[in-house]
Amino acid sequence: MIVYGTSVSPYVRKVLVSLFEKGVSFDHKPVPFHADDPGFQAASPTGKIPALDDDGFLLPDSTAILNYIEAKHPEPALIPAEAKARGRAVWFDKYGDTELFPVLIIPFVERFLKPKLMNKEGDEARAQKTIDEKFPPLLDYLESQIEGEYLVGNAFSIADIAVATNFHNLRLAKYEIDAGRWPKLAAFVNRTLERPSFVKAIAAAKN
Ligand SMILES: N[C@@H](CCC(=O)N[C@@H](CS)C(=O)NCC(=O)O)C(=O)O
Repeated sequence: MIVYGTSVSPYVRKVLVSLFEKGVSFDHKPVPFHADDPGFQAASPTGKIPALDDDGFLLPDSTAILNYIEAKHPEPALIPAEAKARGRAVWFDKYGDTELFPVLIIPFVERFLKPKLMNKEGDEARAQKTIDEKFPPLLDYLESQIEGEYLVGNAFSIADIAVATNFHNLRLAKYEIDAGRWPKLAAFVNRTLERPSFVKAIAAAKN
């Protein structure tokens, strides 16, 4: 099984975390998006990362890949079976991908991606304005949803993966959640990013 995509990407990180949680071995090709790699281009019709090649079975998109991995390697379950838990887990996966990512990625782009990886000047005013104006409703909502150790029920799931992955990029952007204002979220992010699966997925970016 080959996973394409640098784990600097929050979406690629979702796939790596899932595979590490399940103990599935794989090869990692940490290509950037729109890479000039024929194997990657065949697996990713949009040029986006991640994409998967499992013995010739090609699949793009982190959510599609997580569902595929879950069906093929059901243990430990990362997608709950119980109806309400399943619904919430799918919701948080989508929320992470489509609501958190577009906003939380902006400080990362302006403070890390442009200056450190693209040799371009970042727009600090854009980063700070996003943090001040766009972050609070998102973080307030997440704070309201955390009751126990995990976002859904009493087990680690794709919900935790899809939400927490976005916050690692914020650490690279030197943004830490204000634990006074969002205490449950700050603790949730810390303990989730400390899981061995996240630690290994994050380290994979330095390969
Ligand atoms: N829905 C896709 C989104 C993947 C995605 O947007 N990845 C970014 C990198 S973080 C990318 O490849 N961007 C290139 C582009 O948008 O053309 C998924 O869940 O995998």
